[in-house]
Amino acid sequence: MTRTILISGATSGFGKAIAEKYAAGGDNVIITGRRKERLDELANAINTQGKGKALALCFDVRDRKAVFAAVEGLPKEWATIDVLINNAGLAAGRDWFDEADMEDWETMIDTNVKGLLYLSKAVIPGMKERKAGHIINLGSTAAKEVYEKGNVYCATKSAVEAISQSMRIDLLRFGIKVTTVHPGAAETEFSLVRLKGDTEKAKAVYAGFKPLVAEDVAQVVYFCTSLPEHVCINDLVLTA
Ligand code: NDP
Ligand code: 8X3
Repeated sequence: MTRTILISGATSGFGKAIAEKYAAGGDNVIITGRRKERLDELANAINTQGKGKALALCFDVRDRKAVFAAVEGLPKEWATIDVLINNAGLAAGRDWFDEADMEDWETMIDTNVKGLLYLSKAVIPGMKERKAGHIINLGSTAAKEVYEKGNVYCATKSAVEAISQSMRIDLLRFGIKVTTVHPGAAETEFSLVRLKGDTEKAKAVYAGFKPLVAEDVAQVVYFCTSLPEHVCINDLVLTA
């Protein structure tokens, strides 16, 4: 059966690799993010490969109205979302608590927590009606262990973990599965974004060990949605 998978933050890193993995397996993917050119490029690449199809939707997960408009405006053939992958997220800054920029804190809370809530709220009604669906939330090892200068990023990922647990309990009555996947350090654009474009510092984050790559995470996410209907992986941690 061809499934429809909605992936937030598919212009880079995990989200892009996840979209490619599902499409290669024959599923249709709704790819989202703010960078339209990248979305169009990925959609074209997937659509010319002749397996799963891709639909690009450009919006900012922090914009509640835009999130609901995008989901509610889906063409009929794309409107049945089987799997929602809440992946869009970021760290902004790596600073001591007392020196951190409060704009960075707002950005992380608005994206990693509120964005995930908005998209989930927009997608859940359809799943509820069909009494089926699977939501995968991207947490992090930062949800499990706070580290120096990780303060609010770690807090947003702890929030993702708590929200996922609540979702799992509250949505069980509709047969909707909820899985939290917590990767450790993975080399994507994550550090470049966190360190505000400083390529040298971003590269140094992965010096001295072999980090995870986006395809590792995509493989694990795909596996979580490839199990029999009655089986749900609740919480999964993977590290290099
Ligand atoms: P990338 O920076 O490579 O990708 C992040 C994605 O999120 C991009 O597609 C970006 O798209 C999207 N995004 C960010 N902000 C918004 C927004 N406001 N609205 C819509 N989309 C947004 O990072 P990763 O792939 O590494 O990160 C993906 C997720 O995994 C994040 O939630 C991150 O916290 C988490 N994570 C990352 C780890 C790592 O070490 N890399 C480890 C554990 C978890 P665009 O800019 O086009 O909007
Ligand atoms: C991203 C991984 O170790 O930078 O969530 O927090 S880490």
